[in-house]
Amino acid sequence: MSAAFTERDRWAMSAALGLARRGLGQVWPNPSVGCVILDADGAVAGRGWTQPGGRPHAETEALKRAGAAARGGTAYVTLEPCNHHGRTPPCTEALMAAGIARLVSTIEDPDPRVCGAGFERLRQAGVTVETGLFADQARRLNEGFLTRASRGRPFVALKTATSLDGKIALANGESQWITGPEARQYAHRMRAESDAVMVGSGTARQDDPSLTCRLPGYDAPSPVRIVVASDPDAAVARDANLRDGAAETWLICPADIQAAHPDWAAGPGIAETLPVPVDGRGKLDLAAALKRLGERGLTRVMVEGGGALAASLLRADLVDELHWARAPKIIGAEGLPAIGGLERARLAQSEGFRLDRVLGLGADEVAVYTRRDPIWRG
Ligand code: AOF
Ligand code: ZN
Repeated sequence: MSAAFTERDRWAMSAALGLARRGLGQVWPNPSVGCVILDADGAVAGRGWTQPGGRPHAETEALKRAGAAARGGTAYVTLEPCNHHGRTPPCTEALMAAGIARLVSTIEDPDPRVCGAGFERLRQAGVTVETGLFADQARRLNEGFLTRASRGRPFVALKTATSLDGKIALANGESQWITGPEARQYAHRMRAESDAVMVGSGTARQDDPSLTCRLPGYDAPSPVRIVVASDPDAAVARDANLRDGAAETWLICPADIQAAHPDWAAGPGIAETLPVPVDGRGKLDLAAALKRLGERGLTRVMVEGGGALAASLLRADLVDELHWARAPKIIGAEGLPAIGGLERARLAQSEGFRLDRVLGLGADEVAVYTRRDPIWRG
């Protein structure tokens, strides 16, 4: 339903998209939605976004603030309003009850309980419904929710920080710090917008990371911490920071080992153990692991290391976005490479990412690459 959108429509929807971004990382398994309500005269009457844990929905929040001013007004919502009875009545009914005259929205909600029915319900009630405004931006904002809906797994962003020649440490293991404070803050901001942060067990052992989100002024809960451990020797140390309770830690481990030694992954600070089958080569099946995470509700996973986990994800074509921070340092051939062996026989096999943007961050740069077939491109 392409409509002639006005400058005011574009402004209000941009604002709603900005509000929606606030919920990223906080609302799984739900999408993060933003809503702006203009009254009948076009003045802002209410704003809202999906609240931590996924409820209340954005529309409920905005309507609460708008009160009687919503009557005869326009609602700008960054995703189709829901039309199902969950713990609360559907947003369609709330919009109708408030007397909204016009709805401007972006794309359909792929949730089978909604899927166009939200728009239809409002139209039947006499609301003017116009969709498709900033659809690409809305898809991109919801890439986690959409990836889970269509691929059954969370959206995966791989972040690495290297020297100019792609190394993450000296041969002696020294790795702190290759990039400067600005690039590290960028990584913390990525954590804030992720439902979970994932590392391999080697990184968990060597770096003893906290993986929490530490940013000035940031006080929301940190993402779930996930360790991929392939054998009992790789278990998370009893005194590891990942067991400190500062955020939930989940362990992905091979189903057969878990069955044979049910307590190897136990101990304080591990909230969940997710057994996953091994593939034909005896390695953890990462596609199955991500499916498990999708079933568990995660929509956005950030991968922070190390090289072996990165290589396994790349080999299985499970990386949606690469965030590559590069410092103006040169380490040399004996340094530790960012990505483990990939056994490529032909250069053509190594294609697959497109440069999306480059940011200068202090002395460093971060280049963001998206996969060749991102979920948001049609
Ligand atoms: C909206 N506005 O802000 C969000 C929506 O379990 P429930 O009842 O919270 O419903 C979850 C579903 O609602 C979710 O799968 C998605 O379809 C929709 N999310 N809808 O109108 C919102 N977060
Ligand atoms: Zn809703």
